[in-house]
Amino acid sequence: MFLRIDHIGIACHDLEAKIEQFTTLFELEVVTREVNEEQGVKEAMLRVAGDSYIQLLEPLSADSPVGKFLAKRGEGVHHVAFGVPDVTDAMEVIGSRGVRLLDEQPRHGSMGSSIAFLHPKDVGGMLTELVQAAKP
Ligand code: MC0
Repeated sequence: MFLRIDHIGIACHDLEAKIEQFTTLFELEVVTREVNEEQGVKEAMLRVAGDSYIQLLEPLSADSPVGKFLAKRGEGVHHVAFGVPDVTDAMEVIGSRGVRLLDEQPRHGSMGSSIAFLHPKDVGGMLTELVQAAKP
């Protein structure tokens, strides 16, 4: 079902400061910077290898998912995203196995991807994202 770990999302208070830290510390390259209003984040994708990334996330507001996470838990790993061949198919299969889907239909994600989230309480406490990459 999964093709790869697409990215690990890390919540932070200051995106530019965190980019500076990660690029310096780990010699990672920033591939894209985007604002995703629907998800309430400003984010950057830093390539680790191939199609695997670290995604740094700064909330656009305190009442967004990442804003609430930061207030409750502080900076740290917010979610793990797995690449899938077809996000709608994956949602259907995983949903039929009793996992709550946080999205009724795929939404717009980083780099033109289609994404959907699974409830963390149904997946070992880990907010899980399914990612169908944009067609080349
Ligand atoms: C909340 N919980 C988490 C969690 N967020 N557990 C693990 N990882 C997280 N990130 C836990 C809480 O501690 C709580 O457990 C329970 O889940 C319910 O949380 P809540 O605080 O009552 O509820 P909310 O309102 O904070 O909602 C949490 C939920 C929400 C995960 C449902 O954040 C959501 O729908 N997230 C999906 C969208 C999202 O995160 N977008 C931002 C990334 P207890 O034990 O205290 O009851 S956008 C993105 O990443 C895009 C740009 C992309 O990748 O392309």
